[in-house]
Amino acid sequence: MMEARGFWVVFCLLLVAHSSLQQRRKKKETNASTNAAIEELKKQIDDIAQDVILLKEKQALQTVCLKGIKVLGKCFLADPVKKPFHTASEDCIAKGGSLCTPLTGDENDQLHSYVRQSIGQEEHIWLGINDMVSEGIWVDQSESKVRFKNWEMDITLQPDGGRSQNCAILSVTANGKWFDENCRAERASVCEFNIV
Ligand SMILES: [Ca+2]
Repeated sequence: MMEARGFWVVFCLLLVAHSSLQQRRKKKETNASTNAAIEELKKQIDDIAQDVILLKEKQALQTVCLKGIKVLGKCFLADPVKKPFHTASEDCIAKGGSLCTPLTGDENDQLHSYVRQSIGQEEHIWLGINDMVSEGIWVDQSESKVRFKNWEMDITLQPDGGRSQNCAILSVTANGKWFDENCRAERASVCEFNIV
């Protein structure tokens, strides 16, 4: 009789232990899936935050584009104030852009007509290129060799200033052709902004 009761007590204890173990396992599983859901939410929030940053950048660019003009992959914004090359370059960088550097004849034409309309018929603007480091080797603002060039060569055979002219301008009067120029000269400028 006592043995049977003992058996039942042990059986019930085992039953209780088993079910509490199962509950604990279930809880663990629930915890794991909650953690996964939180991680997923965190990831989604990060993605949304990234999207917001991109949208803000695009909006800022569009504001620039609305003030200036948009060409393939970038916007140009003119600054009619005449200043030396380095000042013009730093001002563009401060605005999040760089001095304009047309990469194709088409882009050069669009820049030329934009400058003619926005700054004036007889203007010259700084280009974002120079040959300061080695004479005759023209590089852009990221120090890469310039591939597209539009030097005036019909009349004066540019660039012809040697070591005294290590910067360059686009001339509206000369139909968008380029001339080398003393970097300390004061010229108008155009910043370019890449569209992501
Ligand atoms: Ca030079």
